[in-house]
Amino acid sequence: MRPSTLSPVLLFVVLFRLVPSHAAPVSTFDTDTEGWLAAGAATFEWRNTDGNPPGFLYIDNGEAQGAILTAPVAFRGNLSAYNGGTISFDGKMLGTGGSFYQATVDYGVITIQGGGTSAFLDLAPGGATASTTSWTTFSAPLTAAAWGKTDVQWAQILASVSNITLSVEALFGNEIQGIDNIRITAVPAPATVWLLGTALAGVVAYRRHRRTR
Ligand SMILES: [Ca+2]
Ligand SMILES: [Ca+2]
Repeated sequence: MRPSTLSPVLLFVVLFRLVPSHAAPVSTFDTDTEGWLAAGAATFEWRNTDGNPPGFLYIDNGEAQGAILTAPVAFRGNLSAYNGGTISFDGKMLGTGGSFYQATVDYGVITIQGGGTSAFLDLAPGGATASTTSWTTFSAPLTAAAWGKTDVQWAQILASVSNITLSVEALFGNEIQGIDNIRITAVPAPATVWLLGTALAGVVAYRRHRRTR
């Protein structure tokens, strides 16, 4: 393609595609459960007696099934802009009246459904769980490789996320889990700045080319 056929409009479209189209999905539970739901929980409620900072999800799990949280609509839809970013949550084990539990879907397993398929990843692998004395941050990259998917499968999932769940089942028995700061963040800033800089350099080069033609 000759440089003169490049349109500044096209370059700006490329530039803006690199910037997330809406605020990054995040729940800090400052005042309520922010639309999160729980299955397998005997008690599931918002509390401000703890948190990082205060305001968190209090989950006293039932014993018949694993306790699973389901994300609200803010965490669904087209999340393509977050490819290469991260997903994370903070946890604290508030009640430890049970024995160690490790399974395919145990504490920290996040499932992302979308595009007619799904991917899951354990953010707390090897039976790990949260500290009982402080808030622990669990994080994973939002990449095809980390979630065991091909680039095409991963793109399909992120393009139309229909559901995200988080398992908070760490013990057999009377456990109580605290969850705070569930968030999805975009590509780390240096990479974004580099990409934006490249796009801007393209615009400048195009304008120079037009001027000297
Ligand atoms: Ca909080
Ligand atoms: Ca785990």
